[in-house]
Amino acid sequence: MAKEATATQETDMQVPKIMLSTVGAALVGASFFALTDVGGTSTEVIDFGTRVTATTPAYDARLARASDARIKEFIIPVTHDTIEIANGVKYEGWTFGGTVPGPVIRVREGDLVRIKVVNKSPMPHSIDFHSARIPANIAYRTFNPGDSISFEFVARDPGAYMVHCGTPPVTMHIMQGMYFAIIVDPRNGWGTKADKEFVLVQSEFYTMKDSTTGAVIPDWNGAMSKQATQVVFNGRAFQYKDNPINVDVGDRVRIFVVNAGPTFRSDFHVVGAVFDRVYADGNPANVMERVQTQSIPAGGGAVFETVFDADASGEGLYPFVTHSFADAEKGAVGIIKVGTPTAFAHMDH
Ligand SMILES: [Cu+2]
Repeated sequence: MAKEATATQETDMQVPKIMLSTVGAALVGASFFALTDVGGTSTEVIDFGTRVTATTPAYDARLARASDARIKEFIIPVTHDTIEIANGVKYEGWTFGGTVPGPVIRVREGDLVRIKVVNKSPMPHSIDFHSARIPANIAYRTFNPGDSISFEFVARDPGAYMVHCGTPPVTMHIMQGMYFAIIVDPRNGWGTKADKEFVLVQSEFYTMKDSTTGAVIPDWNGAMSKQATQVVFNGRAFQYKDNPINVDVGDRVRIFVVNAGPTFRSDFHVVGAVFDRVYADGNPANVMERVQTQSIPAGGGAVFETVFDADASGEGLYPFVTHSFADAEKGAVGIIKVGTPTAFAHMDH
């Protein structure tokens, strides 16, 4: 304990260590390690310019465990990219790491997290980590195209957190796709052994068709009047209805849900299951047991656990939804496929 306290104090003195720099300088020497290759090393560097999250056939919702490295460094490019927000609907989004949502960051409580964001887009942006205790005016300041920002924080608080661009108008930067999840594992773990872990980020898109080009473009008035055109998990309407999330019979499944908004609440529910545990904000201290539906505010997160027992929620199809059903109708519904069901292998939800 004493050793740990000393380390924390040293880290306190370093925080906030924030700097603005031009692209390139601090990238020299940065390298990429797969999560499985870092056991025993003290610093892990992940470059999300190199490690891009798969989005076909669906955004890869599976989660790998956090590495043992106590210092974790993440390089995150900001880009403007074409994304697909519903089947066949292309959209010019603004991204962290080229995808919407951006890449998942997973660390452990007590880790030192180093962030470097490189603005490769034609527009000023910023980054805001809900998991950090840090002066917002400095770390989360807007920086220009061609510039980067670096800061570090100790992940003191376990949970499932939102990360987003906070450049005004924030609604626009979020509805364009600038968000992702950071998971901070509790120091002593989650208390149960999950067989499978997944991340789901709920969000809304507000779009309209350009009357001359026919392109799908942002609808600011729609956003201000809360008239979403799509409400989605992991960036694309209905993607896990078409490509279910697969688990095995008997699996304990842990789902990290972050609600990026920008505006709507998520009322997360799995049809045909009851959550053994829900941790509000993803903090094990905030445990609730035997929960049917749990609301996640815009800008919040929660952790859900359930078991697909053979004699209960066994082999079959289990839709997950926001139970605010007007939103589910717009795309916020997917399927968890347990085992290899053959009878009635389709869902109406
Ligand atoms: Cu932005």
